[in-house]
Amino acid sequence: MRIDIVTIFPEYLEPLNVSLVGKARARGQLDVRLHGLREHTTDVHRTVDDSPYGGGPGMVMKPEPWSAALDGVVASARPEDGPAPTLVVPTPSGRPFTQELAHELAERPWLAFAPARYEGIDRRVIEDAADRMPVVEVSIGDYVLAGGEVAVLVIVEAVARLLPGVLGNAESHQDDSFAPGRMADLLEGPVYTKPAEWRARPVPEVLLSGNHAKIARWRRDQAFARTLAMRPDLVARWERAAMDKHDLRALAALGVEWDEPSGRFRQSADGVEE
Ligand code: JD2
Repeated sequence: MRIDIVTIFPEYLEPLNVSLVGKARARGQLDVRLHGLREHTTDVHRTVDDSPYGGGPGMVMKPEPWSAALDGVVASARPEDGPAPTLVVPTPSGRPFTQELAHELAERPWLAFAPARYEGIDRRVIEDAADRMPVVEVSIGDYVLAGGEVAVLVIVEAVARLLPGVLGNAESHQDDSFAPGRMADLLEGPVYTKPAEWRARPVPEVLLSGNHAKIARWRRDQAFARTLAMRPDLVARWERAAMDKHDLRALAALGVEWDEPSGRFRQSADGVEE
């Protein structure tokens, strides 16, 4: 996969040299190219922002440097890249970034990112880009950052680990909580390693038992309890067909029951309240 990133802070993207993404780049599985937005200005002050039409606080990123930078990226297409990248624009008003969207983006041969600063980019840049390439405005969560670079780091890492050959077998992602296909929307339970006792805290005995069926059952019970505690909103997404009779008994013990009228699992009236 090829990834182009246009930013006024290329140094903010240095973490892309490290760890999983850095290794994928070194192996040639990922071709990441950083572009300084200010290289596409024409005035002596290398201006990228101006005051907002209509008034209001803060500054808005000017269209001309962005169009010049994005035109340059598109013009650099090689046959294997396809005609144009999918442009990802981080913004607090974007489509929520989810594992499903990470899988969608991982299918594309070429992504370009336009992380903004200030109050964002002049709207016409997004509209103009959308005439020539797919554009996805994405939000990584319901909080406000000072700019889009951190969102790019998040999205690139989530996408890169889905690319063929980037994760080793030992760290395969087919069991991920939110992976499509498997039972989605179940959080991971706790994990342990040696020593078997540490600061008077023993590892749960079942994990040392060697009884793999019992271990699998315990882990699933822990996952149910964890999901109920941390993300009760996910319970409504659990599928009846994904549960066997042991699951139903474990869920009943947590106060979760199948509700036939709604066709959903729900916390029963006598269940544990928040
Ligand atoms: C950004 C800002 C608009 C106020 C460019 C914030 C984001 N989940 C997320 N939270 N915040 C962002 C994000 C992304 C890009 C920019 N700002 C600051 N913009 C209104 C403040 C400027 C994502 N993705």
